[in-house]
Amino acid sequence: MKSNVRKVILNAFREANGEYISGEKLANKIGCSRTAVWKHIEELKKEGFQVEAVRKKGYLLIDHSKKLSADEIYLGLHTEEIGRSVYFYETVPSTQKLAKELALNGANHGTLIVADEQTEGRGRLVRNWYSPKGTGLWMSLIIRPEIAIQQAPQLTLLTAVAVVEAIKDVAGIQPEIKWPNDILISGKKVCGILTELQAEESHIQSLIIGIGINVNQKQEDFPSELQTIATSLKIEADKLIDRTKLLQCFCYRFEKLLNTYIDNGFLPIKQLWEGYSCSIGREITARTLNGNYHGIALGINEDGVLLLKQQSGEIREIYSADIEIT
Ligand code: BTX
Repeated sequence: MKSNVRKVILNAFREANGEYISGEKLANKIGCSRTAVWKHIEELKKEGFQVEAVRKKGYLLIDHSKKLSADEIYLGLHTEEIGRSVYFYETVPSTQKLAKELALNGANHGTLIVADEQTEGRGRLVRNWYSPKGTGLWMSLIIRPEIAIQQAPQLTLLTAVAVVEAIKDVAGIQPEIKWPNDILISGKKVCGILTELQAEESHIQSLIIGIGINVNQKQEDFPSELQTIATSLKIEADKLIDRTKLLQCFCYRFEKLLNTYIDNGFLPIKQLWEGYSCSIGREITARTLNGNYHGIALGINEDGVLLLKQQSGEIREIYSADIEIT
């Protein structure tokens, strides 16, 4: 089936919002005969969609396959740009790597690369990111904001807010953010964010935002080194979470926040971020490449840089670090 026909049908089901849609209506939308509609529906069924056909009523999409797929993602997306162009893979080394190549080749703002499994998922500083099959959301988003290079960290913080809000909406639990890029529930990491940029002189060409969310893993699914530091939404909410819904919700939240950021600057995002943060006002140790610093986390400044009040009273700006709350 041609991809534009598939999109027309899936859009029609989305507009029907759980109601039957007649064969005639679908035929008009596609511009084909009712027999051809029937053939298209049969092809969708072969792909795993569950469509019920009832005489005189028409067709009903009764269940979305719980598998991730580009079509499933498209079907419930309520955004203008974010995720509108989506690449889905069963297995890849790293969505981040693919996204960088696509960005260099001119991929649109909002392009999303999603994989069911990553074999070489990466964290910051060439660390590994454990990304097993069928249980998490492993994705990289390409955006092309008109901002200066030094503002790029703000987008990591904006992404963290979008992830928190999407998790709140879909799983009904509120995670906390540990500066700059960890999303925690019960003190354990449920999501990591990795922001990388492609720039020419002082101009950002693209930001590649990698997001890894542990969704439906059981505690015993994590390797031993992650047992005490990692958790999943299923473990915390005690129910299976629909990954597609979570992804769509993230796209929606991200787009709304990005529009706010573009229209009103970083301040409203900073306020939201501080509301979700678990490090502000706490005693922390910041482990940086230049050494460790200890003190009270005062907050973040306008660029998203962490302000640490040391015992001497000196306020140090922390640009990049791992934070330990003491
Ligand atoms: P990070 O450097 O802050 O965190 C990496 C550390 O987190 C690892 O050293 C390990 O201790 C721990 N860790 C590894 N896997 C997991 C996991 N599944 N759950 C909890 N903790 C874990 C964080 O880096 C940024 C991660 C971004 C991942 C996304 S997934 C899509 C995209 N593609 C890709 O290769 N990376 C990004």
